[in-house]
Amino acid sequence: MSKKVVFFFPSFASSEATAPLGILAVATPLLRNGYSVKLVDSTITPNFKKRVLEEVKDALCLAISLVTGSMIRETAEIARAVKEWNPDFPVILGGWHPSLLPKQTLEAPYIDIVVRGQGEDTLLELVQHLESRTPIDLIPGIGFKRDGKLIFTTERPLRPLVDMPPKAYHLADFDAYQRSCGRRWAMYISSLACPYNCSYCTNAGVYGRKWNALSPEQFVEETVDLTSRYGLELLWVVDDNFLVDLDRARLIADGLLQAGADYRWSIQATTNLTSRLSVADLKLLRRAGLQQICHGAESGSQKMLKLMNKGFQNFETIYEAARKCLATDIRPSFNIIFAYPGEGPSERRQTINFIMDMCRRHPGAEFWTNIFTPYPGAPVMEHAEDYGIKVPTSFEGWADFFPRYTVLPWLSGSEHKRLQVMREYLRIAFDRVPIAADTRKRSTRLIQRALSLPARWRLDHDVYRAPAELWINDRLKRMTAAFKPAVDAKRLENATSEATC
Ligand code: B12
Ligand code: SF4
Repeated sequence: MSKKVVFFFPSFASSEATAPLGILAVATPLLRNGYSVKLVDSTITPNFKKRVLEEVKDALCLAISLVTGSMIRETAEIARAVKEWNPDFPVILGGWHPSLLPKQTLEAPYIDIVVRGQGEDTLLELVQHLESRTPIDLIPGIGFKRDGKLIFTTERPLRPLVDMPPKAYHLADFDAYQRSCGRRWAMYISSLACPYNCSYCTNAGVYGRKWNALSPEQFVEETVDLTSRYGLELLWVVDDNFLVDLDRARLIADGLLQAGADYRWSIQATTNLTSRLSVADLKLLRRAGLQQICHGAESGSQKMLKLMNKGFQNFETIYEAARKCLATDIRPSFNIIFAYPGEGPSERRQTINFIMDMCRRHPGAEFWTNIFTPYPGAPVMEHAEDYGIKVPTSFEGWADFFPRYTVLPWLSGSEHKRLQVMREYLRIAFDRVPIAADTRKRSTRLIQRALSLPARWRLDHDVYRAPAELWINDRLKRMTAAFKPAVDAKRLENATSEATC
């Protein structure tokens, strides 16, 4: 009987490629128990469908990790192809989307098993049962099909992060990710859950609200080893709210300095917590390599913050977070959600004014904007019908849910187009620093800087007709787009990774 598990990671429409942490997490228990693992990441694998079909031939099952949205497209494509090859070959789905909508996901004819929530223990038990061909009915945290019926087992209780095995980073082809995004970086997670419950956020539905974290010692030891072992220049610490325990943050900084760590790192935190840090604390974190703090500002309207259940945040904390970060050379980033239910033209205007004011008063603060996208499991989804949102009734119906393009009952047609133009102007009005390497030529940068002036004027005056600057910017981007290798030679080798932890 085979002892091989094939993982597939569908592309997530971003140039910021790196190893999928969810898969690295669930792979370790398999490797420790003598299974071999093959990871096919569509972002760095040419002919990924062919590759998966080759790999599954001598494997036990195919396991796919995905979040809601465009990743569903490649998931369906691959799962269908595998089922065409062998209708009895087990296809397992894990990650956020199947965790939040297990029943609807399992209804797709090409999916056999869904794993809900944390997958480390569940996948191992599942694979062991598939290998021994024994019934899977008593494995907590799964859903499966039998005789056309959908069967769901009991919930698996959440385990604190500190009890989880280390992630199998050695499965990641960092060379290929670097070729794709121009930077050698990885994600790292040091705490789970968030004490808050913003109404658009899905976190509480999967991880609850009980924040738990790794010790500062473990953080320092693991990240120093990880970055030096794989030559990583940057770690994105993907914790939902890194700063819940401020003492832990200080001890991490102290520990990194003592260990002589020389990588840069970014975190996500709420503005009330960043603003609670002193400038001395932030200076310490900066010396320890912290380069960016990402916050969910979400709106420039107090009314909207209330509707989003963000009572823990006010504009004083947002401005204070920006001021303190910039005083210590840490880049403050803010996300914005446009068109949340209840947002009308005046609230949208308030948000634009807020962004303009912040970027002028605090040059270096950056904003990333999205359109509200109703995700399954978020508290706001309980009111979806009242808002007239057409909730997809099938797995593949969620494939178009993407915050860059979302069309809503109250935001469609010309209004949707206008908001998109406005978002484009925001993008060129003030600089932002993505994870992917900046490959623009000096001349492109100079022209873009010149374009930022009329863009700011337009945003100040709410004028978006005849958007010539966007047209020029688009041409520029096309003319100067950096060459990206479509084919990764390493991935063309017929090698399987059989490492053990
Ligand atoms: C890193 C990240 C990203 C990265 C992904 C990079 C990459 N290479 O993977 C990027 C920046 C691309 C990204 C993009 C987006 N993201 Co995101 N992202 C995250 C974040 C912060 C961390 C994910 C992570 O790695 N966690 C650590 C790992 C260890 O945990 P995990 O993923 O939960 O995995 C566990 C289980 O889910 C399960 N599991 C996972 N995979 C599998 C597979 C199998 C087979 C099994 C059995 C189990 C299993 O076991 C794992 C271990 O316990 C989460 C928030 C969070 N707290 O997790 C949001 C999150 C996943 N993202 C989210 C969203 C909404 C987005 C975007 C739409 C945002 C946007 N504005 O564009 C895009 C969508 C991309 C797309 N086109 O589909 C939502 C997902 C909601 C949903 N319903 O799916 C989250 C939950 C944020 C939130 N609170 O709303 N994201
Ligand atoms: S603060 Fe962030 S992670 Fe926490 S509930 Fe709100 S959106 Fe979710």
